[in-house]
Amino acid sequence: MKKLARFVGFAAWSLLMASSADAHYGMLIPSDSMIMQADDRTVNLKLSFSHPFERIGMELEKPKVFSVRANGKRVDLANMLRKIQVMAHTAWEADYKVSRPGVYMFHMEPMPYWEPAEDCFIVHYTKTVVTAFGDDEGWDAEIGLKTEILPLSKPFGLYAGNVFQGIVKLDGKPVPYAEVEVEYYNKDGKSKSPTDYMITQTIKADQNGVFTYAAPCSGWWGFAALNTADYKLKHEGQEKDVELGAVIWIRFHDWK
Ligand SMILES: [Cu+2]
Repeated sequence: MKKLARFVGFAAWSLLMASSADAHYGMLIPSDSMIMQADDRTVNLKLSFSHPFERIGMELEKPKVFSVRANGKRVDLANMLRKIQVMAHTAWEADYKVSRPGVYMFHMEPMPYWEPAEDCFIVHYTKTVVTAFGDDEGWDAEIGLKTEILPLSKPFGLYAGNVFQGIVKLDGKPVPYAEVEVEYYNKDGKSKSPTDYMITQTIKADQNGVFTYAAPCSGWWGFAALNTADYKLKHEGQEKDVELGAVIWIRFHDWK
């Protein structure tokens, strides 16, 4: 009997873990992160809320904010969004025409997502950086999001195996020992992790909020720094915690 109780406990725990051990990410993936003279000048951006390694989609309501910061200006792009499907769930896309050299910081703020498995709301402030026509001035600038990863390595043009470093910020201040989850976008589904522990890797920032990660292979990697908001939101009349994620998507490249 005791054994059975323990088994039932384990089964319930397994079910819970199955839905939460693997991390979900706000995703913002551009068709190109370094636009050269000869390239197509229209960048396609896909916005979703997904489990990138396992390729399990979640619903992404139309984001509250989708904009780009470039050449000293922030431009609202929300009206460009078209509804699509990513990993069989509601997602969004936009085609953005890059006409001038510069560093383009695309970002979205989703609507709060209620996650019953974690008994909290999730808001992932998600960004990615695209550079165009040889200009890379200002790649380290802050957009000024509620929570944000500030890159210490240029957030484009990294080789597979390079380290990526960033500072985790919340309300404009570094977050000492912030937890950062790292996951590979397994776009073609060909990558397999040796164990479930390795779908999402977790690292911590140092006392200055700086974290370091070396990507083992080329492709898109998501970094999500997670903190609990200093406010609550109501779900069915009850106050619930809000998980704030600062997410950045970085592409690592192979040698030719
Ligand atoms: Cu999920």
